[in-house]
Formats: sequence, C-alpha cells, structure tokens
Amino acid sequence: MLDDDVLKAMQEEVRRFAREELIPAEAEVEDTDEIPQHLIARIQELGFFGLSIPKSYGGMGLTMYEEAAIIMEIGYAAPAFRSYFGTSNGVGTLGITIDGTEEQRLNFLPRIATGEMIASFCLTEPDAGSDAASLMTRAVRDGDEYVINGTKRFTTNSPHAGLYTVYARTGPKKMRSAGISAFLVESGTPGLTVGSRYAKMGFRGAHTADVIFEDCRVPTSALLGGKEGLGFKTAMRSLDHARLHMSALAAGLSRRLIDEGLRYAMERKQFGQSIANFQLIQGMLADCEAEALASRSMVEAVSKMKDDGDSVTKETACCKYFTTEALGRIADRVLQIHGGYGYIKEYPIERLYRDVRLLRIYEGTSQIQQLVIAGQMLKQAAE
Ligand code: COS
Repeated sequence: MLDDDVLKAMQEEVRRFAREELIPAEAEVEDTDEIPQHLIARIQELGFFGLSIPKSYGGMGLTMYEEAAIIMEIGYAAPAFRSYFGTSNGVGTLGITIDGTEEQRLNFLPRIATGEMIASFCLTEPDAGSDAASLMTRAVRDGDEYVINGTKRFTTNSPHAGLYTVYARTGPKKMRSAGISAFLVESGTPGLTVGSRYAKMGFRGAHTADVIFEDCRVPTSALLGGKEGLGFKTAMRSLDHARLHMSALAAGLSRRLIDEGLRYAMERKQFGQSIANFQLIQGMLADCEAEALASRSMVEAVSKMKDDGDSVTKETACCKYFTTEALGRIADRVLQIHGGYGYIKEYPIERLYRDVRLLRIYEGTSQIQQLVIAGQMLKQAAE
C-alpha cells in the first residue's frame, strides 16, 4: 500500500496529465480516430499499463483503492485514452494475475506492464453477449496442442494486441460454464486474424474488432492456469475487478461533465443574466453533484472492501450499475443545460454524451448488473 502522501502526489500528477496533455488532444483524437504516438509514449512512461500488475512482475502493484483513485483522475479526459491501457490492466490481463501459472505470469506480465505488449479479452461472440456461458468457440486437444475455432466479437484493442485472452469451450455444451477454459494466444499465431475496426457511436481513438480463429493451434502451455474448465470463473473474477475500475472511470467522467455544465451555465447569459442564477438550472447542477458524490463514495467504499479481501461481487455490480446509470443522467442534464449548443460539435458535451453511452453496456449491461445484484441477495438470504 502506498503512503497517503505518495498517492496524493500521484493523483496530482495524473490530474495535471489529464488536464494539460490529454484534454487538449481530444479534438484531434475525435478527428483522426487515433491516439497520438507521443501520448501513448507518455502513458507508458507514467506506468499506466501496469497499474494492477503486481510489482514482482514489473507493474505498479496498486491496491484497488489506489487504482480507482488514479482512474478517477484519468477519467476526467475523454475515455478513449483510458481504453488504450484499460484492457492491459483489466480483463485482458487480470486472468493471468489471478489464475495464471507462474510460468505464464513471468512470460507475459512484465511485457504487458511496460506497454510493450497490449492484452485484450476475447469473451463475447456474435451469439453470446450477456449469456457468456453459451459461447461456442471450441478448443479441441490434439496431442500437445489445442486447436481453436470460433469468432469473438467487439474485442477492445484487438487491432493493437500482442496477447489475446481467449475463452473457449473444451467441454460439451451441456456443461455450460464448467466446460469453458481460457487460453493465452499471441498475435501472429497462424489461424488468428483480426477483422476490420467497427465504426462506433463514440469512443473515437479506441479500436474494437472481431477476432477470428480458424484451426488456430496453440501449445497446451497456453491453457490459462494449466487446467481445463476454470475459464468462466476466471472471466467472472476478472470482471469483478474490471467493473469496479469502470465505476471509477464513470465517477471521473461525471466530474468532468459537471465542470463542463458549470462552466457553460456561468458563461451563458439569457434574460439579462447568467443562466447559473436560475433555480431550474441549479436544480440540474445539484442533482449532478449529488450523484457524482454518491458514485465516488461507492467506488471508494467498495474498493476498500475488495482490498480487505471481502467478496464484492454484489457490491461491484451495484457500483457499475449506479455509477454508469448516474453518468448517463449527468450527461443528459449537462447537455440540457447547454441547450442547442449541446447538440452541435462546438462544445465537448456533444462528444462526451456519445462516449458515456457505452459504459451502461460494456463489461456487463445495467440489466446484467441487476441480475447479479439480485442473484447475490437471494443467495445470501438463503444461506
Ligand atoms: N466470481 C467467481 N465465480 C463466479 C462469479 C464471480 N463473480 N460469478 C459466477 N461465478 C461462478 C458461479 O459461482 C458458478 O459456479 P458453480 O457452477 O461452481 O456454482 C459459475 O460461475 C456459473 O455462474 P452462474 O450460474 O451465475 O452463471 P450464468 O450463466 O447464470 O451467468 C452472468 C452469469 C449472467 C452474470 C454472466 O454470464 C455475465 O456476467 N454475463 C455478462 C458478460 C459480460 O459482462 N460481458 C461483457 C464482456 S466484457 S466487454
């Protein structure tokens, strides 16, 4: 755990980075759909690829609380920047940290921590989204190899990835989640191809594509954890962490949106005065502030619980559900405060409004979070 002073200094550095270097580049990223190379180099230099990777494997080894504190700061800038290193800290890598063999950790984590290798997470398929356990990609053992066939959909960072954490069925379909295993597949492996980038509603600069496996052969050492049938639980544990990270992002973005709304409300004059003087505008600002404070408080409290070793599946789902839905409401109010100017590209709210829509969908929709919360409540009540 870092000393309070060290964490504060780190937060301050990230705050400056987001405001002085990332925000000025947002318009360029929106126009070009690319994050400039010099900013990727800065992200590497600041160690962001290894926030969640233990120090013994070259990462920063932050606790969940510390990681969330950093993400809330970086989340002040457009979310595509965080997305570039998000899968390497999150779902693409957590499986290795949590359930990988020592050999797998040593082989991949140090390269991921420096940003030399980007990791991505291949769970979703054309016909398996919310129902992740119904995935159809197959991995069939053939001597000392597995042969993987199937298509993975919406894989974030797949065009840049050096490593794909791939979830595939090694047991019969009727085994559902117990028949799923995870594999570590490196880019360049024959039989692995990445499709073209999806044209998305927002998140310009963050790239998402399908990953296709056609008779893709990997050695048995690519089986995550060295055991078949563990994959689904690895994915779910990774998502428990990643959904909390996502909640921190939502809390950071909420703060940014409020500042955009506040600035505009104070600048804009109607009826002979600043619109911030009107109580109906103040009502919207106050609702935003209250929800942003609730988001931040939830993220901090649940992160501490996770660091204390508590099981936080329910609480993490509560966080992801509340913070991302609150973010959507905040974005809507801030756009409303901007009036017609919110609907044109002159102000960042038009773009941020589109960006934040994704947070209620990826890493588990709000409806999946509701199911997880209620499922855990019923389970706990029955015990
Ligand atoms: N941690 C550890 N184990 C977990 C777990 C968690 N958070 N969640 C579930 N499991 C375990 C269960 O305990 C169960 O184990 P046993 O069979 O030993 O009892 C097993 O995994 C299956 O769990 P469950 O029966 O709850 O699975 P379901 O098929 O009902 O699906 C949901 C559960 C819907 C929650 C899961 O499919 C899900 O999260 N879907 C959304 C996927 C998603 O987020 N996609 C986005 C991809 S990232 S962009």
